[in-house]
Amino acid sequence: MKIGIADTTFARIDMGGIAIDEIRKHASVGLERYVVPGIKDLPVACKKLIEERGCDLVMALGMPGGAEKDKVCAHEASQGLILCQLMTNKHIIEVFVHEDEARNAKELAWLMEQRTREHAVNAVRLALRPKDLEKLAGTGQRQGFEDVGPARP
Ligand code: RDL
Ligand code: RDL
Ligand code: RDL
Repeated sequence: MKIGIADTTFARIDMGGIAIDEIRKHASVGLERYVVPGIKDLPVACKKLIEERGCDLVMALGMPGGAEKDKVCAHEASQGLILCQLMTNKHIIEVFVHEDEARNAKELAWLMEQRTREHAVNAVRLALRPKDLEKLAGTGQRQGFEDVGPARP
């Protein structure tokens, strides 16, 4: 089992390093990292991690900026990541933290780290422990900020 990590230099926190640190806590798997300038470069990085570097699942990590053009860019990147999943029949866990989800740099750093760590656990579950996800079905999980929880407790 090999997990790919694709991340960007645009992000304001080392999301790839954090993802690798978290995955190592939960599983003994091969890891391949591929760093690109920005989120629109992630789809092909993921495709190469899957097709050329033998990854079974990839995490795509990035930080869309707060401007309108960044949101368009994030939507385009997301479409590319979904297309790549359909082309390769492999999961890509998209970990995007929009810069304007946080009120300041300190909260942004916290959110980026927290969402990355929680989705790294999701990546391990998808790759190795799908039954763990089944147990969490319909429980209102979120990554980063607090879980919302089930509507019928
Ligand atoms: O291929 C080079 C760049 O076009 C690519 O890296 C883009 O993803 C860079 N980029 C933008 O051009 C932009 O307008 C990024 C953002 N916004 C953004 O919000 N977040 C990024 N990249 O990671
Ligand atoms: O690949 C991991 C996640 O990116 C993926 O599971 C997304 O579908 C999660 N997600 C969002 O990132 C988001 O901004 C969801 C929502 N919004 C949403 O409204 N409902 C979801 N997922 O089920
Ligand atoms: O309702 C508040 C948030 O859940 C909502 O704004 C989400 O869309 C935030 N969000 C993203 O914007 C995103 O790109 C989330 C994810 N990805 C994600 O992977 N997991 C989340 N929220 O819980």
